[in-house]
Amino acid sequence: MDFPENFLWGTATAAYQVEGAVNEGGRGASIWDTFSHTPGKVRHGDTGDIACDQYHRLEEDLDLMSELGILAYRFSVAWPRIQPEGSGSANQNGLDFYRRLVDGLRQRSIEPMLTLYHWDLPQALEDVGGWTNRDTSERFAEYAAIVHEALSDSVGFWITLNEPWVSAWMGYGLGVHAPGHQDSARALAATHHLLLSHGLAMERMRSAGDANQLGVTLNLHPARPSRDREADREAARRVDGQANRLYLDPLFHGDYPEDVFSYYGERGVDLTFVQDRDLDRISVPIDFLGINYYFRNTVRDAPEEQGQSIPFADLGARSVIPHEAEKTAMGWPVEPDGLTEILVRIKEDYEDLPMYVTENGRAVHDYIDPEGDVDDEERVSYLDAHFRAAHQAIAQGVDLRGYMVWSFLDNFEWAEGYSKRFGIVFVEYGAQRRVPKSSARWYSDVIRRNGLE
Ligand code: IFM
Repeated sequence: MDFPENFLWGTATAAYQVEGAVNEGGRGASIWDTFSHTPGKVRHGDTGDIACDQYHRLEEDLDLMSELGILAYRFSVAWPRIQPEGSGSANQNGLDFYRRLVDGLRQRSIEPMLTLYHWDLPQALEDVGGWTNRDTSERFAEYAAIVHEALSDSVGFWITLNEPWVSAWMGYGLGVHAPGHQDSARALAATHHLLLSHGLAMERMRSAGDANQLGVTLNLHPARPSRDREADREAARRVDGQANRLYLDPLFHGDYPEDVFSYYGERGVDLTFVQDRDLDRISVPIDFLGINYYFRNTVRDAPEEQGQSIPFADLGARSVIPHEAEKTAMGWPVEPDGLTEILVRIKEDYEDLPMYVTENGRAVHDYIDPEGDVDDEERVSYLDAHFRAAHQAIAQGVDLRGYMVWSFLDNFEWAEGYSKRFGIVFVEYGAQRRVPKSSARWYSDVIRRNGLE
């Protein structure tokens, strides 16, 4: 099973999840520093203070990537390393760190794919409303321009935002992520300002006139009813509206989905945050779409769940795990065909543009066995099935150009702390020892032959 020539096989991480060194190099505080240090917010009280210590172990990590034959590394820039207070001039120390990272990748012939925002908003901006404040979009564009000017000569792929649904709904709607608010109205305002920040940053970066590829990454989950009932079909449509169309429609069609806005409008949410020309700016053309795919939403109508802090409760809906599904260590169902479905849907319903899977992978209860190995056969079969699903989409005409496995290293899994392991490389946290798992060796082989047997 061959993949297209020059298919970009890579791995991904994000700054707060791997870097550590939160008080070094002039870095300011982010909402995740505050949140993780608030008792009860993260499992076991874990924080990203040390994480995988990649800040100090860059060379070792880059060498390991190179040994494994990885072709691309998707990483994120920590905004508070660049602008410790979220605005104003750049902290040169922060830029220097990413310059070392990017040069180190290039020296090893690994393509850098840079994400500007993977959830670590400077705390100073949250103190004045965070993503509910329109000004944060302007601040983001300013930050994007600084990073772009410093690194655009060496970075070919630029992703403005990672998973704006998660930033908005987990952070402002459900409160299980930083900054921890529980209010759908705030989540909607945050959604709009995140999308606007993407558009404004695109304008700034595009005006540089270079040949770099600019895009955005969405977490997309196809939605389907859990039972053959009208109420569940309706609930699935509401979930699809909030989880997928609320982001895809404005980005590609320059409009918010009517049904989603009326649903919240009828419930008294003030939607006046959308101003003239915002949607034109949000729908500015992108060069590629990044898709993070993990599972489908299998939805049942659940009016009784209104008011609870679980995804889609405000829609009177709930995403359930199908009985027959295999589950990952996160409890997520394994549903590779959902990846084919979402890739084909983008091409058919939105735009036939280049796409990259910018994240896909699974958590496993990994451990180092007495022989010193980490035998993660569940991850190998998961990736194998998802690569096949991606291949299936390519066979149906989708212009899929690359695949970033989540994740290169085990890391800080947000509210789950270090209890969940997603890496193809095991991290023994105390000693900061890296042990490539069986999946890393297997992936290396897939990359070498650019396909599967
Ligand atoms: O760890 C996260 C990542 O930061 C964003 N996408 C999903 C991953 C697994 O939960």
